[in-house]
Amino acid sequence: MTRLVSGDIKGISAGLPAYDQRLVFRTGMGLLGIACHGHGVSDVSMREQMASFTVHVVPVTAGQGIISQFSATVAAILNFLGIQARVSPQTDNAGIDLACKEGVDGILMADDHQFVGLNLRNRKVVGNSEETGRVFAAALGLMAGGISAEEFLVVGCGPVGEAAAKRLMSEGGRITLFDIDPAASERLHKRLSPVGQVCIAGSIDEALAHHSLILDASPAANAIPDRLLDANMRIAAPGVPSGISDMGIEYLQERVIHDKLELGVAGMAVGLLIESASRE
Ligand code: 2YC
Repeated sequence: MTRLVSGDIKGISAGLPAYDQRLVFRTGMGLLGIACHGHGVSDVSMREQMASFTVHVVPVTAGQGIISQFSATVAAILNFLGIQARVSPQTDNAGIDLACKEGVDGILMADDHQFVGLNLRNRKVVGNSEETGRVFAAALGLMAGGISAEEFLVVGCGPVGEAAAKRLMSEGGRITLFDIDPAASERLHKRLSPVGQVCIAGSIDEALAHHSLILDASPAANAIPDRLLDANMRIAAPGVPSGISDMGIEYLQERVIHDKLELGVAGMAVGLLIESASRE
């Protein structure tokens, strides 16, 4: 799990309206629309649910402790989506206690290992890794103009890559996996094979030479070297740090989606409310 630093976070809250527009330009949908699409629900009913849903974001001091602006940024993303969210005035267990006492509907909180959302009404729990993989896969499908029967390359076979691969396969996508650790791609291949056709690429060079729809879930800078990029690729890159360089992101322009919190938090928010929203 890559740990964000406050430099990764500082421009997110103020940048939400512009980022939302960039997503519309790339996929036809904004932050809420893509997250709802990832969950197969209509954003109209979701927006209604969100308006009456209260959330405390509880800072967690465990481990390496609080990241400046992390909780405030998570709350800003939730408010942008239409949820009534605030940063709890308490941290850790005191924050959980206060949320329950105040009758808050949900809690989001992250230690160094897991970033989770809890629905205090129906006990639903969502994880940032799973939701990030799901929603970035949905975004890639939208950029590709559809998923069914398309070939996708998933780089990085951890929890985010696994969730992304599952979402793409659930819509009929054909998956090739790559991880710098062959044991990791083998393990994921074994888990996914019962679900559908999955291949493993021998090298990133070979994989990128044969794929133009790429989900980069690797937590490694330059996992996708600039020299292997080409103009007809479409890349969704949830990995932190991005596997594509700043220059690569500039070169790909509207054919790449990368963020460090926004889409994953949006997926968590929709995931928490899902029971109560109608299917798409
Ligand atoms: O401020 C706080 O409450 C800290 N305990 C938050 C620590 C978050 C650590 N996790 C991460 O930085 C990454 C993010 C990309 C989201 C999931 N893990």
